[in-house]
Amino acid sequence: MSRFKIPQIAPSEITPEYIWTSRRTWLKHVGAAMGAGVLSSLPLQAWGREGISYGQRNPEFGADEKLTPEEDVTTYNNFYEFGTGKEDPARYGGDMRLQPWKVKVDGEVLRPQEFDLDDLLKLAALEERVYRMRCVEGWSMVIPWNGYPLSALLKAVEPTGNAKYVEFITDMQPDAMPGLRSRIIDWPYLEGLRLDEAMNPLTLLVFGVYGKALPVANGAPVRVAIPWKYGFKSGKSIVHIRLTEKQPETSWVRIAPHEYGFYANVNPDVPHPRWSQATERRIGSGGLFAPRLPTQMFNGYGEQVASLYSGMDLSRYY
Ligand SMILES: Nc1nc2c(c(=O)[nH]1)N[C@H]1C(S)=C(S)[C@@H](COP(=O)(O)O)O[C@H]1N2
Ligand SMILES: [Mo]
Repeated sequence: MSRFKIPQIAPSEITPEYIWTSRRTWLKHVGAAMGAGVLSSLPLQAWGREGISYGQRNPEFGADEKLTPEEDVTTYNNFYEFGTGKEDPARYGGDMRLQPWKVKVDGEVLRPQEFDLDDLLKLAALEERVYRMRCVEGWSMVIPWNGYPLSALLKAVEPTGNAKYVEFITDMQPDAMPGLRSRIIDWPYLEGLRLDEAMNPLTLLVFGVYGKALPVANGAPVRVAIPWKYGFKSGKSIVHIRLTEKQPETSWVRIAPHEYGFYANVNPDVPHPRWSQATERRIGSGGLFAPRLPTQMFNGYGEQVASLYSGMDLSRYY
C-alpha cells in the first residue's frame, strides 16, 4: 500500500533495546540535574513507527490557525501518570514501553477484538487535522494531529443496540510512570464519551503530531483528541476501549464531581467553581503579557457538535 513508505531505520532498531533504554535513563538523570532548560535538547521518546506516512493536512480543519510551536506542544503537557508538573511527561517519559502495543476493544460490541498497533493503523487512512485544544485550567494550543476518525474503529467492532457510551482506559506501567505512586487519581486514567459523541467525525484517534509519531508526553502510541471538550476528556496511551450501556465513572468526575462533569464541553458561560472559563491563554504566543483570548462555545466547533446537545441544560450537564 502506498500509505506505507519504505521504512527508515529508527534509532530504536539499530541500537539494542536495552542500550537505547538506558541511554534515555541516563539522559533523563542528566536532564533533571541540569534543570528545565535542557528539555528541548532531549530526544523525545516516540513510539517507533518511523517509516509510515502520517497523512496529508486536511484543509477543512483549522486552515487559518497559527500553530502552537512543536516544542511547546511536546514539552508543556498534562499527563499525571508522569507527575503533575507540565514538564514531567517530557522529562520522565523515557522509560515507557511502547512495543508491543495492543488495544483491546470490547463490551457492548458484536466483534470484540484486540488490535495490534499495526492493525489499528491500517483500519483507515491517516490525515493531519489542526485542532484547537482547550485545557480546563485556562490555556489552549493549536495542534496538528495525525490520525483518523474514531468512528472507523467503532464501526469495525460493531456496537450492539445496548451500547450507549465509550470508555477509554490508559495503560499503567508502574516502573515507567512515577506519577502512579501518587493517589490523586484512582488509576488507571479513565475517560469516556456518549456513543454519538464518539462517532462524531471530529473525534479523532491520534497516532502522531506534527507529522511524526506521538511522543510519550502526548500519549504515545495512541490517544484520542476531542477538540470541543476540555483537554482532560482526551485520554492518552490507550490500551482498552470499552463500550457500555451505563455512563462511565470517569477519573475527573470521581475526583471532584462538583468541579468536573462527564460532558466537559468547552463553555465560556459556565465557570468552573473556582475560576472563570470566559478567556484563555494561548501557549507559545507572547507569554504572560499576551492578551487572553475569548473562549468560544464548544471551543468554536458548535456547527459540528451543538446538535448533539439540543434540549440539554448545559449548566446542569457541565
Ligand atoms: N492518561 C492521561 N490522559 C490525559 C491526561 C492525564 O493526566 N492522563 N491529562 C489530560 C489533560 S488535563 C489534558 S489538558 C490533555 C493534554 O494533552 P497534551 O499534553 O497532548 O496537550 O491530556 C489529557 N489526557
Ligand atoms: Mo487539561
